Amino acid sequence: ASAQIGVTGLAVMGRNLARNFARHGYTVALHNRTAAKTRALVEEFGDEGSFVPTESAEEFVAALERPRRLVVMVKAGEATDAVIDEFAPLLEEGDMIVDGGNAHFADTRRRERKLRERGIHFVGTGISGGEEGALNGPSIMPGGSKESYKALGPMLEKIAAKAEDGAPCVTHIGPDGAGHFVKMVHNGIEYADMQLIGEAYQLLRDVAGYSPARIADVFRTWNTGRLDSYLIEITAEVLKHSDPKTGKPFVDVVADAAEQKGTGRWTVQIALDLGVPVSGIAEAVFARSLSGHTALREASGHLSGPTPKPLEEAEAARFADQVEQALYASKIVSYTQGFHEIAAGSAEYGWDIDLGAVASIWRAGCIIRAAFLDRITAAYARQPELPSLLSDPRFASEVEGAQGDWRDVIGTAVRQGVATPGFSTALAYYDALRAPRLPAALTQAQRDYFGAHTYQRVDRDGTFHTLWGGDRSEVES
Ligand code: 2AM
Repeated sequence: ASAQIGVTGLAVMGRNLARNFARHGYTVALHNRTAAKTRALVEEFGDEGSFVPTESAEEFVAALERPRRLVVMVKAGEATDAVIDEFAPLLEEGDMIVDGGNAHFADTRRRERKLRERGIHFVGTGISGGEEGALNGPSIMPGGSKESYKALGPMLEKIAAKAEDGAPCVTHIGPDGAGHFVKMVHNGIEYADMQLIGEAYQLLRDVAGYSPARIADVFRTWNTGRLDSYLIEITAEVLKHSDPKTGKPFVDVVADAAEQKGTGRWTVQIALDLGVPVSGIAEAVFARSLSGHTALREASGHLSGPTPKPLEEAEAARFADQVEQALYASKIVSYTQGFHEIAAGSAEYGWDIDLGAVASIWRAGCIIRAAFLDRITAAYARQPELPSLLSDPRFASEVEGAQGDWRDVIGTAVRQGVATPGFSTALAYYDALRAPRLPAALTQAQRDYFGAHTYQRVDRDGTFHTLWGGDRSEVES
């Protein structure tokens, strides 16, 4: 036994994670169902560090120092269960199985419970940053027991991305499924960020009349300010790129039907279960789904409506500034909603998640890394029990400052016929939150009318019903 950590599942994520551990001086045991991949890794990258290639489960487990740290990097779902079933019987009390795949947190809870009975720690771990992050420093979101973090955390801190202040982008998120839950919401927020950026792009294209290359310049400028983030940066790169075959802007030769792997959808499904309004993430998931209904879109091409008329140069520049305001305000709302979901999940499952710490480990390594996250950490540091990001005075005043332009941009989009579901739903959330009265009162009255579902009154305690079919007097129930 000579390896401090082992990785099984050596597709690109697993391979890069193994190399990352090795590059940080750890001896890494390697295993893969198909042994050729294990050999290929050692052949290609063996000089990067110390690897122990193994060809059977027994050999792999025997190569690991105790307590064993066994990282599973296989496809989420049945493969994860198959690998756990294969290795768990070979492990001893105190050993750890770390699932670094994109598992659903409910599966992680189930697996954790089962392995805990045998004294094995199951550490469901969100890892964000793609292949590049896995190799050079991802953002890592481990769940599981506190004891497991003691044994594993220092190693994860070594291989994790480092924020600008040098802090590693990893923290113990909470018990059982907490890590995968937070990774799920991270991905949901990523969907929303991408949708909002997409809407900003479309408005600059259709309403400002800018070319993709010009829009790339706008995004680059935005990237020097409060919107500074990885997604804005790569958007500028993509928009600058020309298709080598045709010379056209690359964005114009890509089919406009967006795909998804499922974590965004999960974020919305779980939000529905928890009763948390994540309308921005939901719109992002639905926008991808709508884009993919190509037959439906073709069959709708005859529907009439305005054709956007590009603005004059000076107005276009002013409009671009307004779009930046709308994008920033909408982004604050979507993070508000995402953090609400994390808080709700934490309360539901007793995870005690530190929301400020979550924001701080997203500052580097992951897809949604952004300067903006520092402000979220700061907001929770000022007030750990913050009911919502929008209750933070600084975020509130930023949104208030942006809202004039935000409203103008949405108004223009509506008049010109450019769909901006993300911007619009974010503003609707803001307006609904601040409304002194909501039409929910009418909803309650309707429910009482057709189904005797009862209602509460604003002026008296109790539960009431109106005898709608009779003399319309009120009874207390
Ligand atoms: P393979 O190389 O033998 O296909 C991504 O698919 C990774 O998960 C690969 O390393 C793959 O191994 C592994 N994998 C997929 N399904 C698996 C299973 N049922 N058992 C073990 N490993 C599996």
